Amino acid sequence: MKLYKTKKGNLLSDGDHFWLLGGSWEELVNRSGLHAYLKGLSTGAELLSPVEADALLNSQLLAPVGGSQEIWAAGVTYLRSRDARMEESKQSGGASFYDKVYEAERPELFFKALPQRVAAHDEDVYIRRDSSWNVPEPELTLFINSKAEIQGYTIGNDMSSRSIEGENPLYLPQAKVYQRSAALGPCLYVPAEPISPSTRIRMVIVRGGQSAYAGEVAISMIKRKLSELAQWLYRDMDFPAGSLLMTGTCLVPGNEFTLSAGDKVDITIDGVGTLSNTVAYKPMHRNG
Ligand code: DO4
Ligand code: MG
Repeated sequence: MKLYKTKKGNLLSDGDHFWLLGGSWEELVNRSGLHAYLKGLSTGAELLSPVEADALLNSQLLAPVGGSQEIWAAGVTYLRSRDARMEESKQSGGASFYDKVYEAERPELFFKALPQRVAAHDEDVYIRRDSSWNVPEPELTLFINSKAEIQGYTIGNDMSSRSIEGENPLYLPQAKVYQRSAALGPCLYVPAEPISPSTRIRMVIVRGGQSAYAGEVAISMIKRKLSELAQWLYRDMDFPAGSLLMTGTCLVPGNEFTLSAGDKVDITIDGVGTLSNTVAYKPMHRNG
């Protein structure tokens, strides 16, 4: 494994795969053949000295999203998500919407975040004060260029209020979109080939030093193709600087579980890394 210092950012590579740790995200995403480009960039690039490498790995990593890139999310792409949603919306009579969208040709896609509302690796994610039932959603996240081509992957946490969404599906934007309701990181992973369906996603939630939830699943359980989700997102919509798309959750803790401030959420995706965040309430009278 080598850590390169390039004019576009810092690059970790084993020669075949690249892990971008901060850099000119917008410029990078907006090209075809990102893997080949990074290979060229690393050829002859200077290596970070041990001191620089140590400083980088101990610094606050930036979320892999550029200032004008939107973050979108797909929903009900796994059976587990469909079933959990049908259960939570039984009282409101909204259950059949989830059943229908799971089977429909058109996927559920919703706007999730602007870059300034995103938590990076090691930063706090927030739960809403007006929500009584909160969960993290660990999601493989696609890095898509302006031509709807998937160029890389990162880890996403689609923090969600189950009480707000369960009360009425029309409240979905409030259940999903608020300060630090999205986390992305710790890097942008760029393999030569599309990510393997056998790739596993794991989530561990630690409360007071004890495991409060642990689960894992392979991304092959997804109902739709990743490229299909990207194509739907780009229908009749331009993303001149590219975009990020969370692809839905398959891990939903049981109905008795809700997040508490202080919980630590670790999401690991094989090959990509681990995204760690601590749960908190947004400080009063402060932005960010
Ligand atoms: O329908 C609500 C959102 C679903 C979602 O976020 C998911 O399945 O991951
Ligand atoms: Mg989700």
